Amino acid sequence: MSAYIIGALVPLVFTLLLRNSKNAKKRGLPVDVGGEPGYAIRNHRFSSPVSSSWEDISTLAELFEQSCKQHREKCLLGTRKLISRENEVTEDGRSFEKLHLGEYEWLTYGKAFEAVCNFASGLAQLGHKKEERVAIFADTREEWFLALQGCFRRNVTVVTIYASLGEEALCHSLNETEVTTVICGSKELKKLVDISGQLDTVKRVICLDVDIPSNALSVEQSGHWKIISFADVQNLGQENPVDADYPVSADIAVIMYTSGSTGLPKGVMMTHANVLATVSAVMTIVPNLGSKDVYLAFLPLAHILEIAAENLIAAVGSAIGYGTPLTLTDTSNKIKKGTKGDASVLRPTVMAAVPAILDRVRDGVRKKVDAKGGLSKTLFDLAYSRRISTINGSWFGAWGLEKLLWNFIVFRKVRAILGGHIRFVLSGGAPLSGDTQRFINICLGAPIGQGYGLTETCAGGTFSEFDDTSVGRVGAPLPCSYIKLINWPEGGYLTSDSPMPRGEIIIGGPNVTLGYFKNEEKTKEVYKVDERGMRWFYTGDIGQFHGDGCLEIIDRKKDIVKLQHGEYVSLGKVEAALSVSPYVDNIMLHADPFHSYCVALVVAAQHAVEDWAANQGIVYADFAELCDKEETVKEVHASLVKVAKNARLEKFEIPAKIILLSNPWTPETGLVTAALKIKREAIRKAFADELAKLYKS
Ligand SMILES: *[C@@H]1O[C@H](CO)[C@@H](O)[C@H](O)[C@H]1NC(C)=O
Ligand SMILES: *[C@@H]1O[C@H](CO)[C@@H](O)[C@H](O)[C@H]1NC(C)=O
Ligand SMILES: *[C@@H]1O[C@H](CO)[C@@H](O)[C@H](O)[C@H]1NC(C)=O
Ligand SMILES: CC(=O)N[C@H]1CO[C@H](CO)[C@@H](O)[C@@H]1O
Repeated sequence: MSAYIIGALVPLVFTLLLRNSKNAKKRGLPVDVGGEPGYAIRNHRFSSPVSSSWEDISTLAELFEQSCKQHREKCLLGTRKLISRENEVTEDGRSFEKLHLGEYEWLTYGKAFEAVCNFASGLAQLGHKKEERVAIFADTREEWFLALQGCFRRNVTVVTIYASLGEEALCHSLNETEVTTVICGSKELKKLVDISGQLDTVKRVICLDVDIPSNALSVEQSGHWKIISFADVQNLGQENPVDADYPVSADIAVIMYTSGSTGLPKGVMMTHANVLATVSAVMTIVPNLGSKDVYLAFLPLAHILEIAAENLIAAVGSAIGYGTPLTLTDTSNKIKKGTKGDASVLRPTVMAAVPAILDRVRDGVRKKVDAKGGLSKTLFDLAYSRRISTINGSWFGAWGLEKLLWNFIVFRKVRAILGGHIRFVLSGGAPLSGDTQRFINICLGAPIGQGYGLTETCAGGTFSEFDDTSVGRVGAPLPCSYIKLINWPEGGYLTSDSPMPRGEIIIGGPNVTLGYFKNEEKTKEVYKVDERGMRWFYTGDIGQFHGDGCLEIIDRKKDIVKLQHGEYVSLGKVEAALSVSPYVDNIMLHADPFHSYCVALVVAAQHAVEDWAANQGIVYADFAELCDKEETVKEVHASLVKVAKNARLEKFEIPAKIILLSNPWTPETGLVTAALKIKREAIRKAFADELAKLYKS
């Protein structure tokens, strides 16, 4: 009961102390720029865009080499030892692979540099010419990073491809860039073999795993490819060293194929200068990043956020420990019961995540607290609401005594889920819901820096500063970017709008990439150089600037649909609001100009729906059957209507009908991107019949 007393007294004292301490710090300032008229903002600390934080360094190859020489004996790359691989069979007979993983095994900066040099030499010895391109097609892992640095050292452009990309897209990317060497894991190699007939330019495959799949050997025997293991390439290089062939800053480091929401993927060309500008900018934003930090790496390295983050970590003497989304915590799907997840073993201080993963952490904590019930739950809820009311933009409240107290009583256990030492979380890839941002801020006691940027701007864009505790905004421009809003009259967004200027977001600076590979037409459409030589990228996103210079994304040009009676529905906005319902695992709103109402496809959150069913005493054979039941659909729909009303959505924005789906949308299904953004076109295609039915009945 003592917690109640503390809960009642502390706020009183704090309310007295905290009055009016809310600061009105300016984080972005207006700036005069060329090009189309609009409203432009720059970072408050840098009057012109930053291109490199390191003197005399202009490429990623130099940056890595300098850091390795400086931090020789420190740990750089860590991977967990695989102790065993087991199959667990559930009661209903399904079998899941579980991993028993051990401690991290580390490669020092010195050893990593040796491995990179050996790989670079080995690549040359294999006959890979430097003007030819290499593709890396694999999950995030230590060898990925080593291979990347090895290519940079020889001025070899690396083509990156999301590991979850479909066959057609994969073929297209490899063919378009005329890749001659593919680096992949054995899982990806199996996929490559299936399309080997269509890959005219590929000559060599470097496999990161020791076990080369048997079907690959037949392709090798037919003389089509040479297949060699990563370790053998290093050995080859060690025996036949070749001098480095450094790139210059304007050389293309990476061609990144992003899974676009429509059509074939486009390859974004990024120079060393582009990526270096982003790395430099992020460095200015994470406070005191240095050799004491440990970074948990698990996002796809084919994502610019992860490439920039790992290059940054390796530049400042910190350590990178590799993990996967499925082994992250002690309760993650692939972790054998009773053994530890990546975060508990690594105890990272910094991590980068996408919103969907943070949502999962939040839901996991909520579920655990609810399951415990009783005093634990009461305490948790009380602590949470107390922290919400003090965190509200006040410096003292955020760091003061009360925080320590709650951390000790309640949140310590929550922090332990991610290892207990997290001090900064980078979030990118998609907007984070205010609810999750606050939850992670409070429970982890660590700020989340939320970034907004695109592959085309090399993840440059905006970034919320660590002391900004507001939610729902993406922060002020990065030091490497200018952000400008321009009018979009058709959508009703103008820079003269009050109380805030609104418009389409365009991003300028040294971080803006060269454009799309072999696609001049599309490049010309969305990239423009102004009369002062500044390159701008037209994002198609709609934003507004707050008084302190922070950006808020409010819409997306493509995702606004005009209904039959002329009302505009912003699909993304409504989806974000509806996903607050506990029954929603994922949702896609569908609006059709020929109808006056919206409908939605809802992927049911299994736990929440089953809990409800158990409470209602509903009998069902499996989850799919439960989702088909009329009463279940009714319950979920009612919940959506309720959260929609709470979010003050208009009537026409609330889906009139829904279909409840039992199978989750994962990148493997092709329905969401690797960053877990929904792919509207793909979903519409896959569920065309269901959507048609919704409008018919
Ligand atoms: C790096 O490679 C590109 C493409 O092959 C080439 O155009 C460029 O001149 C090279 N850079 C240097 C410094 O040799
Ligand atoms: C590969 O590219 C060539 C030209 O670059 C083109 O003629 C061919 O149709 C492409 N093949 C596939 C499978 O995309
Ligand atoms: C927090 O601040 C916002 C505006 O800055 C205000 O609307 C909200 O009511 C505040 N919340 C609490 C719990 O004080
Ligand atoms: C400030 C700055 O470095 N701007 C550069 C941005 O990139 C273009 C070409 O990509 C250069 O011409 C600018 O000088």
